[in-house]
Amino acid sequence: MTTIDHIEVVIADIPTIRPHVLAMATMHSQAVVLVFLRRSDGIVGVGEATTIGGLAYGEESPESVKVNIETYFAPILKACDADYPAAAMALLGSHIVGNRFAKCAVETALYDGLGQAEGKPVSDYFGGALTDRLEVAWTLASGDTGADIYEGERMLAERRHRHFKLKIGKRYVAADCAHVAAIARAFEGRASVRVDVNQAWSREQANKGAALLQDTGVALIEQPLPKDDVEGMTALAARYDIAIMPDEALQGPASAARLAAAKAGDVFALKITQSGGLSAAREVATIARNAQIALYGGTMLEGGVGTAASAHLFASLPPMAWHTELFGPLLMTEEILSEPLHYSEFGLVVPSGPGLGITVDRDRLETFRRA
Ligand code: MUC
Ligand code: MG
Repeated sequence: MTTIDHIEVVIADIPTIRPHVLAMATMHSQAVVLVFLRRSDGIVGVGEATTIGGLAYGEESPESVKVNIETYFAPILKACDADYPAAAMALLGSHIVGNRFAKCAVETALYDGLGQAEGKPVSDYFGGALTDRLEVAWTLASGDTGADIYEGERMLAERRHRHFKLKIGKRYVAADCAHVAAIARAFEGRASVRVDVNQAWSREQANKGAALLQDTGVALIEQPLPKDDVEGMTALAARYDIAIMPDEALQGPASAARLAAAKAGDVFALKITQSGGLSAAREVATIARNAQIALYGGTMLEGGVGTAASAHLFASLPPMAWHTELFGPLLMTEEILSEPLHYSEFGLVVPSGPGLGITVDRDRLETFRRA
């Protein structure tokens, strides 16, 4: 039996390259949460539980993840065989409700450790990779139309991104839609544009917004309504041609089944953290596929660890119609991996090599570690 001897949770505050303006929070830095599990064979597996805006996005904060893993997960994990991640996760699940981000980080660390021990990439444990590259969208969220267009032009010129997600919901609907229309016009025929409202609209605002955005060539509206307004999402999806995508509403397989049954979206934002881990995210993907719902590989703006973990899972799925937004590390000023993830030709190269195929630079991490 391979035991888990040591569990460490590190919070590191890493500045963003510019303010990232979302409806519910403006980010100037990202609190990256990493979980290190040291196995009795000396191998250290790592996973990530990063969220956005403290408690602005979901019920788990960086601090709650740390205290919950150290207090409640650790004693259970110490009784588990690290070579059997599914059994370990089942045991955790029988003692701990919720805490999907923390569970995701722990499951990722278990598979990273196992992959290193067996010389296999994490994607092998999810059926094996079908691709070695994933196309990656970029979020334009400076809060300023001109600055967003300038940034988008740079991304196109560098062949880094050709799908742009715009963050809206803070201003009047008409002002937000004018901002989006100007950007969609600027990139017409060269890049696709989608928007994320992060739950900020009422039903009335969403109807107005969907009608306006549909006419500007915008492809998709992400979580326009509060996450619990499933009926409202169903009505929008039925009424408008523009694709409607739940994000915050998707909190694991059971919610995915409910949203699919209610026809509350045309596309699902698939996130390993929001789902509660890689295995749970794979279940969400299966539910979507069988309900004819397309997929978009989402992010919680994780650093390199969570981004690599997402990439391993996404690479093991049939190609996702809406591609991915695995750009988290590019939003941060500092790299904490020994070797950065490789972005080129509008996409991310799925890391190869055992486990997640990445190494955290512990010295660099220390520099940003919260005291
Ligand atoms: C979200 O709500 O989708 C993903 C990309 C981004 O800019 O913010 C996140 C969160
Ligand atoms: Mg979103």
